[in-house]
Amino acid sequence: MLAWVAWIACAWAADDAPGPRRVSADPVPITDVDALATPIAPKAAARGVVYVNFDGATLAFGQDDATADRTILEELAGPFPSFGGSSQRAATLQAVQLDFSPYDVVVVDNRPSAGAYTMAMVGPHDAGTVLGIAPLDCFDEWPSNIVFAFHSDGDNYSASSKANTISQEVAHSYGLEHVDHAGDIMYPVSSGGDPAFLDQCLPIVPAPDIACGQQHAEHCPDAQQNSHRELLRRFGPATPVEPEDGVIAITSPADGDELDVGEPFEIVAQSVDGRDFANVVLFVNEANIGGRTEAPYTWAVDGLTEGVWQAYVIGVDASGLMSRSEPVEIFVGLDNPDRDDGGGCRVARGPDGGPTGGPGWSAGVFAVVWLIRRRRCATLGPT
Ligand SMILES: [Ca+2]
Ligand SMILES: [Ca+2]
Ligand SMILES: [Zn+2]
Repeated sequence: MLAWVAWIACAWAADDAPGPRRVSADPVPITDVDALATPIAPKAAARGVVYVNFDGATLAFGQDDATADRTILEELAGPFPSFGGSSQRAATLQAVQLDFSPYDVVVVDNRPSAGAYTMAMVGPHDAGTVLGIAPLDCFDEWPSNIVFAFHSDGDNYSASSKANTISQEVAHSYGLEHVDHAGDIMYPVSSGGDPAFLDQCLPIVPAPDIACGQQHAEHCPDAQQNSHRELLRRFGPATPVEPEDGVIAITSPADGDELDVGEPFEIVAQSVDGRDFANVVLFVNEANIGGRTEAPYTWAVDGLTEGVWQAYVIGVDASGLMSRSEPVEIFVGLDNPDRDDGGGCRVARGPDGGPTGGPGWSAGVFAVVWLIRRRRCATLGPT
């Protein structure tokens, strides 16, 4: 049950932007459900997912739900523009990732195919002097809010300033309010630099209009907020993403398959346990061939030169869990010595006598593989 929903409009007087920008709106309650009649217990730490949407979307008005492109902010319903060019996307995304890097929060710019996520719409919506708007969601009661940052490619704000708006709006969707310290991401007026979520109890502004006092009271005296501690409590510390085995596999070609030189074929990867992947990247002989952001995860190959090729995929699912497939070996223009197909004409042996497979090939892996040249087999005939 939601105790308080308010929205917060954020404005910034960034040093790197023209004209002064001031806070132009205070949190305004939209609904007040049973106003604090039932105390809310803090949630157990769980990984957060933030989807920074640079691509625009058409939003409906209704109960906030990023997964359904539905916003509770009626004035933001309708078409929302894309960020524009692509030159500042990566740097902006990276700066948002940096802001949330102490916490178990995954920040992506592809829409997760499953699970809850906060979506930050980033684009040149005209809102006067206001640079961002978000619902203020005390205790993060709503799992999939939509927040807004009115930045675009080439808009004179640095990547860290753009990110600061995005990160602040996202943090409002976790119940964080504005504080009176220019070094904190939650400061409502930018003073440039590269603020962070500070580990300090800081006065909430504008006092006394505080919506999420019960949440802030877990770490600070009345009317103060510790941004860092609140995020740490909600999400826990950042954890290294451990590869999880056996959830993705290359299903075609099969390990050990033999192909002709230059023969076109397809490499197909599939989820083993049915989960969707936000990104699946193919590696052939350790070279990154490219990613697929939705099923089917397939890559057309025009044909390979003679050699033994090794392919595997790395998949990242919606929650940020990474997994690596078992490698498959593809014998191109060569017989697979482990496959008994009646040929049996071994004429050369690796590594000295056979091809090594191409750039990035890890030496030694096939040191004991017997390599057979098909063409020579044909010439010699089976023995
Ligand atoms: Ca929320
Ligand atoms: Ca920052
Ligand atoms: Zn704000």
